[in-house]
This record gives sequence, structure tokens and C-alpha cells, in this order.
Amino acid sequence: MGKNLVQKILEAHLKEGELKVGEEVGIRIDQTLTQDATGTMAYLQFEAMGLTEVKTDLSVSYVDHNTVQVGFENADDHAYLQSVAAKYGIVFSRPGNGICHQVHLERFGKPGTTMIGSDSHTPTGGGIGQIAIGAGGLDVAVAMGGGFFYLPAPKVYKVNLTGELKPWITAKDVILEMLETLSTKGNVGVILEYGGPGMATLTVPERATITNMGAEMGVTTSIFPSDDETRKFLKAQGREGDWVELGPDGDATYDRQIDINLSEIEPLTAAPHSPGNIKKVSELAGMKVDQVLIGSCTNSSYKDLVTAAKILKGRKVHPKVSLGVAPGSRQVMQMLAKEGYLADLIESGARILESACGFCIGNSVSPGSGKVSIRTSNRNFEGRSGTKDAQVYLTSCEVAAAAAIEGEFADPRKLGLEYPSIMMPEQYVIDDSMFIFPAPKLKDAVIVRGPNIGEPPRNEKLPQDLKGEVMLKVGDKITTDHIMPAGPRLKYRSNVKKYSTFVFENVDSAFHERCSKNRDSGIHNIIVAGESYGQGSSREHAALCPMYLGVKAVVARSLERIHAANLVNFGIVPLTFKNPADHDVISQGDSLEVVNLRGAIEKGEVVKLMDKTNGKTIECDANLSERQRGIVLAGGLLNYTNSN
Ligand code: MIC
Ligand code: SF4
Repeated sequence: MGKNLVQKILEAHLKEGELKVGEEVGIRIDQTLTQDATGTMAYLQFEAMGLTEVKTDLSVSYVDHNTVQVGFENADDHAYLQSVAAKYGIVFSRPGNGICHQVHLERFGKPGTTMIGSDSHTPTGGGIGQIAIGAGGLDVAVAMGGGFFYLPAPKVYKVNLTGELKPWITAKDVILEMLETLSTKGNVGVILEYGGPGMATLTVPERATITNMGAEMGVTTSIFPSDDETRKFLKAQGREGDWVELGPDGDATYDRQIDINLSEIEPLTAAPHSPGNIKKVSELAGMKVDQVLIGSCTNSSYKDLVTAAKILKGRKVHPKVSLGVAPGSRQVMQMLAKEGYLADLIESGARILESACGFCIGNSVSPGSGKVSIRTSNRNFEGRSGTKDAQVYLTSCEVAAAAAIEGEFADPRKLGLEYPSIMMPEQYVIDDSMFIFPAPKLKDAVIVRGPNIGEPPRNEKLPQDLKGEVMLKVGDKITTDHIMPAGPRLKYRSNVKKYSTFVFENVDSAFHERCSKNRDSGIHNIIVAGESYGQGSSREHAALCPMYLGVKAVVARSLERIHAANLVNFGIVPLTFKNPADHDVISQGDSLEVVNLRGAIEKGEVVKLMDKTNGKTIECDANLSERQRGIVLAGGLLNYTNSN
């Protein structure tokens, strides 16, 4: 029987288990990436496991998130990261070099390889034919040390593309259409494989926009075959040698097929406060806009920004709009500068922002209260922009640039603008001087640890019995931005004691105090949640900090993939209700008990939660593989690795 592309790449990397949907498999990882906000903890954990050298083909440490540098903390983290990279053989991408996913696609992504990255948008690499998966920092640390990456063998859905995008319709609209089809929940354990005759009409950066935002659907990753477009892109990046042709067999089978006719797509937007809240731009026409931000790892390629520059050339940003533009990489910035597009943007009144995550993670240019912000990024969760009541809409660069001129939402097809057709460069500017490549003489580097760098905390072994209290009860779609806010709090990523005081800050600001009190008196803390708990980022601090606050179990209707894996890695038991209606039975403040929790986990049995407050017993599943059971019992992956 023919194989699909996902099966081919996974089989070539399979080290443990069998590729049977749902069964845990261990795969070899060729490349890893980290970014500074997750990377500092990942490298601290790498050191704590006693690892001394990376064993992957390539590991890159990017600095792109914490580049605001108010206070000493970020700069201290950067110095630590640079010294660790030198010592252990990791490529270091200096601040200013750009956003990890954009830069990796340009300079390192290689068809047919596997990659994990401590960032949920690592699937951007799928645009160039990689199996690229977002993971917690601890999983990345293990993979850097040569350990396998474990995942349930995925279901593979084929996305069959036909037709061709019409003028003003973009890859962003394709992925927003996909979000409308699949929504942001219920897609755990799925890989999307794009194909069909329409695929050839999309360039690699456009494909990368599509695979990037697959993260918002909660799929494991998304991938495009490697074809002539891939070759052209790699050639223009001076890396034709990295190209291989890769695709599914003609008679490949899939678990489901989704058909998308590119010719029928319209300009779309994700309205507040979810990337899955899709509306037509035409429906919103006329709505006043206060801020427009172009950039982020979803839409900051050369083509994206030249498009914006061509639309803005000779025009002025509306007086009531603040327009910010953040090129995705130094390569993009250099090309815009050399080709005059930067001047066009500046002349229009755009504020040129650093090539970094910046606005996307809410650590700069937050909108005013209640204001409308159009962004080309991928997430518009409530408060993520740094302003709780801001109304954030996600769109293409085309729609964003048009709104910057008009001062309101407008369908760009109706404005009488000339369509900016753009030639893809035959040769990108190649200047790798902001990377520091590993060299034998760097191995003696002394690791630099400023006062912001703490020890990675460890959990204790899983207690025999769970005797605890429901510290918080929440509903559906709780994101990791709700659990562990980023923005101005990001700088405490390497100081867990401090960072943990902000857990659930915007949901229930007394959460951490209640937890600390219980923890100090030996009462186990428990979180109860609805569907799709832990959506969004890969940040392991959304498990690590609750662990530090004495959270021992999360009981939810369903859990998202990366977050569930992070809970296991930090020894928090991830439980799901056998009967989803039982979510209603438990109240915040209830006392819960599980007699012999260790025994139930050891044997993979149903976990019986006794609600001592109302006398009811609630059955839950732990859904753990044998390996994960060992990790949870040991109190997390650090303890497990050190004892094996
Ligand atoms: C995000 O977009 O939410 C982030 C910030 O890039 C996170 C990583 C982090 O929290 O450091 C992600 O996507 O994993
Ligand atoms: Fe950075 Fe935003 Fe991309 Fe996350 S989603 S990696 S914060 S640009």
C-alpha cells in the first residue's frame, strides 16, 4: 500500500514503537530550535540532566522574544544562552537576527528532516517539507542530548488544494479558512499533509504561513511536500544542496480528506478573542481601526513586507492609525533596505520595529484601552496584546496595509488599489554574520549566570494518595496565556519563584497565594477545567510554575497536546473526565481525594476522585503511556532521566 509523506518521514526516523494511530512512538530528531523565552530553562534543564554536548545534526538557539530589555534580566539571559551555546555546540542566533521560525526557514530548514522546537510555531518548518513539531523545553533538551521524541502516532489528514488564489487573497486567508473548517479544538493527534494541484501555486514562505498557524488548530504539525518551488527557494537561499524531492506515493491513504478550492477563498479575519472566530473582511468593512501591526512569524517574509510596502508607497498612514512594521528577519530587513522598500514604509508613516516577536507577545506597542488592533500575527487571545479590553483582529498583510491607509476595515479588492504583484527573489541576501557557529575553541567557554538565572526546580515523587483542594475551576479553551501570562512578565522565565506569582494572574489574581498556603501546609492543589485546556503556546512554565505552587493534578474535559506533555514532564497528573458532564459536579474549593493514586497510575487504572465536599465519586482517565507513567511517578522528567 502506498505511503503518505508523513508516514515516509516518520518511518525513516522511527526508533521505538509502531506507527499505529494513537500508539506512542519514539523518533530520532535531526534538528532542534529554542528561543530565549523558553530556551533559558531548556538549557538549564539540559545542564541539570548532566548532558555535555548536543548530538543532533543541528541545534540552534535564537534570541527573539525577550529583546525589550527593560532591566538587566533579558540581557543576562542572552549572555547565558550565548555561553551555553558555545560550550555545548549549539548555533547561536544573536538578538537582531530575527524571529526563530522565519530565520530557520531561510537558513536551516531541510526537507525530509525531523525537528522539534521549544515554541508552538515550530511547524513553520513544514512549509519546506520538515516534520517540525512544537514541544516543551525539557523535551527539546532531551532531544539535543540524543534522546528520542515521543508522540502518539498521528492520524494524517490530506488537505487537497485545487484552484489558485485570486489577487488580494493570500496564504493567511487559506489558513483562516482551515481554522473555520477544523476550529481550534478537537484536533489533537492529527498531522495535516497539504497536497493537490493547487499546491504548486504557493511559494515556500506562503506554505510556511499555512503550516505556522496550524498550531492554532492544535494539530501536531502540518507539512507540504518538497517540490520544484522548494528547490527554487533553497537555491535562492544558496542551499540548493539541501533539496530533495519528497511527496506521497500516488496511492497513499489518509484518515480524512479536506478539500480547499483556493479560487473560492475570500479575505478573512479572526475576530476577538480566538484565532478560530473567523469572519469575512467584507462583513466588517467600515469598522474604525486604531492600530495596525505587520510582522510576526506568520507574516513577515520578504514577500509579505514588500506587499505592504507597495500598497503603502506614495500614501500616508491614516492620522488616527498607528502602523508598526516588524520584518521577520535581518535578511528581510536588509533586502527591504537595499531595494528601497524600507524608505517607502518610512515615508508612509510606518513605525519600523525590531526584527523580533515584539508586539505579538504583548511586550511592546500594546493598543490603547478598548481599541481595535489589526495584526498579521497568529493569536488574538484576550489580553495577549498587553491590553485586556483591546479588540485584536488577525488578517493578511494586504488587509492590514489597506486598513492602515483607510483608518477602517476595508476589503482591499474594493479600494481601486493596484494589485502589488511580487517577483520572488532569485537570490536572497545571504549574510550569516549574526550567527555564532560552534567551534572547538569555544568549548572552554565559561557559562555566564546573572542573578536572574535560577536552578530549574524539581518536583517530588508522586504522593501515594491525593489529598487536595480545587484551587481553581475554569471553563473551556483556557490558553497558556491565561495560565502563565507573557508580555511584561516574560522576563522572569528563568526565575521560577518570581514568575510563579503570576500564574492565572488575569483569571484569578489570588490563585498563587491560595496555592502557596496549601502547599506549605501539605494540601495538594488541583485545577479543574473544561475542554481544550492548555491551548496555544508550548511554554512549559504553564506546567512548571503550577508545579512549583504545589499543583498535583489537572482534571479537564480535554487537554491540548503540548500542554498535556508538559504536565507529565513536571510530574502533574493530567486527568480527563470519563463523563464530561462531571465537570459540573465539582466546585471550586471542594476537597478531593484519591486513595492510592500511585497504584492507579502504576497500573494504568481508572482514577477515582472522591469529592469529599459533596460525597460524589468521579471517574477519570490518566491516558498515559508506560513511559509517561514512569515519569509522573518519579515526579517529572528530570527525576526520571537522572534515575534511569
Ligand atoms: C507564543 O507565541 O505564544 C510564544 C511566546 O512564542 C510561545 C512560546 C513562549 O511562551 O515562550 C509559543 O508559541 O510556544
Ligand atoms: Fe514570536 Fe509571536 Fe511567533 Fe510566538 S507567535 S514565535 S511570539 S512571533
